[in-house]
Amino acid sequence: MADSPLPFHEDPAPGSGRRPARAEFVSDAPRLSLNGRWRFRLSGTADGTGPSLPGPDLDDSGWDTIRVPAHWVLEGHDRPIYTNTAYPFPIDPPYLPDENPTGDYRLRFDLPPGWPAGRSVLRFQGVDSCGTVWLNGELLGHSKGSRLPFEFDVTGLVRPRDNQLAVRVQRWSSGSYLEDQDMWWLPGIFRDVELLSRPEGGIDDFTVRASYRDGAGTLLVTADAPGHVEVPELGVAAATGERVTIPRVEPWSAENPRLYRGTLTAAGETIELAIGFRTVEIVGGRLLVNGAPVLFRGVNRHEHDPDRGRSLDRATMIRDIELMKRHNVNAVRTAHYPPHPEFLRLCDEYGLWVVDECDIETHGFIYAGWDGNPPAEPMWREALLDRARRMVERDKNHPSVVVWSLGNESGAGSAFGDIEDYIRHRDPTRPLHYERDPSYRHSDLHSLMYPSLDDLERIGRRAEEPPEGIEPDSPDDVRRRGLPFLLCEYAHAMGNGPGSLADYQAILESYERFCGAFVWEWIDHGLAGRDALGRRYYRHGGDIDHQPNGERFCLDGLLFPDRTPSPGLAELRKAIEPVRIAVEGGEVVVLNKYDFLSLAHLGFRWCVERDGVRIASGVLTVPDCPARSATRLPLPQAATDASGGGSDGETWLTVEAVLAEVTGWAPAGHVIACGQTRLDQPAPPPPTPVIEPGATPAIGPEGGGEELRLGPAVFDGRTGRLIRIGELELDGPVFDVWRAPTENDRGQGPRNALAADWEAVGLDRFLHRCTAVERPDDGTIVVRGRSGPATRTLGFRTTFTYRLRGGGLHLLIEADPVGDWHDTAYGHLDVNPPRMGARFALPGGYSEVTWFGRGPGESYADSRAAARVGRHARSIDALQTPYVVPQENGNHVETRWLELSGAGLPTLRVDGEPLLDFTARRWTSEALQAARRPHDLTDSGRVWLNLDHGQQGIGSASCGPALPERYRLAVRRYTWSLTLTLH
Ligand code: IPT
Repeated sequence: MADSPLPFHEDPAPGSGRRPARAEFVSDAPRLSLNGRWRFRLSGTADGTGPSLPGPDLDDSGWDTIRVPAHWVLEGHDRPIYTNTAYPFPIDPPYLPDENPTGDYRLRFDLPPGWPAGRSVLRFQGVDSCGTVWLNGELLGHSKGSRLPFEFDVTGLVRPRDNQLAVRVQRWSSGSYLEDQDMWWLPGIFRDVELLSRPEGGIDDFTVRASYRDGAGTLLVTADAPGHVEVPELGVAAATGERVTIPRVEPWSAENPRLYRGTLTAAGETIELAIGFRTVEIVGGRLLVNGAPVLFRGVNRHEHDPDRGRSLDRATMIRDIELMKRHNVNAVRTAHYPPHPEFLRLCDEYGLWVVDECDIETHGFIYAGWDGNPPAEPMWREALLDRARRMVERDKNHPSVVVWSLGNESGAGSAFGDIEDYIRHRDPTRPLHYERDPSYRHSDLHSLMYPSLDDLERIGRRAEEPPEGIEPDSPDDVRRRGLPFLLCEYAHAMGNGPGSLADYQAILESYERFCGAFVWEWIDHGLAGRDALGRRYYRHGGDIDHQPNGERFCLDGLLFPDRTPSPGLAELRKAIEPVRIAVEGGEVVVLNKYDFLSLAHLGFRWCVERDGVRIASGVLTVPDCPARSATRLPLPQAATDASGGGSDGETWLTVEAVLAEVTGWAPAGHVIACGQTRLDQPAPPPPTPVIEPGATPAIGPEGGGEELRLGPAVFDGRTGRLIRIGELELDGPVFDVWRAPTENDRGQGPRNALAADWEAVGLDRFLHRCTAVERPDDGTIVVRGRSGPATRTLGFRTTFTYRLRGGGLHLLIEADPVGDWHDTAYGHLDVNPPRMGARFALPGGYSEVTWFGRGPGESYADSRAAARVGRHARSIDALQTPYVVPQENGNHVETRWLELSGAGLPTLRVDGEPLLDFTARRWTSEALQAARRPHDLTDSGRVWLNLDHGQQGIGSASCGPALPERYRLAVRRYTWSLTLTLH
């Protein structure tokens, strides 16, 4: 077979018969949507149902019907596949295996009455992975490039009645070699299909250049046919090709997306224009828009819906944008392909900076040592260029698109030089981004993924090490150092996390070189499924029987698959808030971190709370202040007054900046930023009781196991565990170093696979031995113990000392490491415990928790900016965060006190001294770890309450740097104390 011409789906050529790429636009010319139910049949090989597909005589009445647009694997045919970086076929370019599921589609349609007689164009907005199209038995042509449109001229072929459209779609094509993005492989006609009437002599393609400088705008619309431009609001009436200068315009920015609506009229057609005046340039190593530096507070957005895959409706696109805007996100990288064109229209309108990324990724060549990587092979040149061309031509008129990205994770190769040349020639108005070529020759921005905080700081100082293969002080090295830096991926949001968002933001805001950063990623790619009991859950790669398998790695978003914001998104919103509110030297300092907006669109309100109870509140009049500057004002007198009084409890001032008026994406009063400050002097913590180690009578465990009493508290004399306080039955505390590992605890690479190390040394299976229960005659009960795993010497020696204090039971916990923590059996592991805690089992009737501390959302050492200090209340059930794959969640750092209540049970109050971490759940950490899905977690009949010194941070090591040392729990002595009281 080697020498016969390749079948289309294997031919590296991008297409045939297609019209030239052109701008996407909305006009008043007739348009017929061909979306709907089509006939469909899936076959096992690229031949599909055979040569009869396009013919009018084929009897397709026995075929299934399918929704268009949709992915057939989500409509009951075959299955979705998730491989992460691996190609699901042999690396044998450009060939594909014979096993190649192929969908044949047929649609019969009539033209609506009055359809003009002139030119008609058939447009496909997206077909994965390729399409061969026939109309009325005639072959129109082929196309590859799944996330890009293609068109055929069907003038003279389309008729008033009884048109027969046929499309053959191979799941795998040569194009698949260029589409190895980390996402589900989802074949099918998944974006709109439409027939467009194209007026005779009308405009097919046009370019809008709307630039801005010093208050003035320049508008130039060029087109492939003469036309007339009108922008009534600006009094513009000009011919195409005529440059118009408007002395005063408002510029477009993501913060203030000022669009001027206009029209472009040509023969037989009026096209809508949405013009945004803005100029993007790189000056002095900084990215400027409209002359001002910008900072993208961005996310990487895949198109994803748990039921529809990448076939999104407009309402879902708007939902994404609203959620982004409400969470202070101002930028999107369209990872890793051009989105549905409607999304960009919405970005123009709502205001988001867009890095528009080309549909190119060849990541799987990593498994071939990058040998034969398409960008470096002439055979693929045209296919790659075709993708860039179709992106740029389609999207060139969107003000929101400020950077072109040449693709993702595709190594280096000369094709990127060709793409660069093409784009520079066609659109010199936007900078280019490409991250993977260490020379950065085809990029106007330096860029990396997942650097550590230290590395990012070095980049900020332009003091980074050159990438591998680049000589220090070589021309490439020097040029790169002079470029602005765009962090295209960071903060891998897989499972619980990411941590350190505020740390990254602090660095990003400290160096002029940075133009922004994009969290990986916006949404978990979970696909809806039903378990045996009919309950809905979200599937990841591992839920599909297929190899190779990327397992859970597609669940790494800030939104759960159903678009519920995760705690990570709340944290991001706080970390990137565009206004910083602080109290310094008795004054409120408001720092405006917007790049363009003043504070005029915001209102400010304050409140003072004592021990979490509001005692005063009011409105703060903040003088307006321009972008990137600060203003100071005195503390409101009423706040100062309210902070006196010297009673118990902490007094906190909270100031919020809120939207003064409703916007297109949030109501008036929506909180944009918040600052908190403590007004009273923190009282010194009560002295830790000193325990004299002297000789004391031991009464257990040798002592026989009878019960011991200390006031209302009753202890098991053998284990030393607390079994009752008054009428409350409980069991604990058990010394606890374990947490159900998070995805970030199971990171990649030897330094990041913490959970594997913990499990190797047995931190998940501590056994406990009570060594003594003592009753010295100082009114205390002292329980001594040793905890550690089987087979090893490492562990902790613990001392729990109880005394009656202020009507409650005071507990001091001391934990000292023992044994060999630098384990040699597994090759010198240096492990840190993920938790330093004490676990209690309580009656299952407890249902509510009220606490004073950070909340209401979960918080961890490196992810607590979003959690405010205050009094919070939640049911125990609502304290659980339903990560798609169960893992540690629901912790609360810096808790001063908490109260548990439940019907028929005494209220249990716990006071930290001064602070505790707590979690409360109806299952153990072990059950949490064992569960594969949220449904697996069932009520154990008890409430498991952890009252901890703390947990280690969360980090983002599932794909990223190791957790910084300062967020780990060192192997050292720990002490903490608390008081239990019943009401
Ligand atoms: C990076 C990819 O660009 C992105 O698509 C995603 O796979 C992410 O990783 C992890 O979820 S590439 C990686 C090698 C850093």
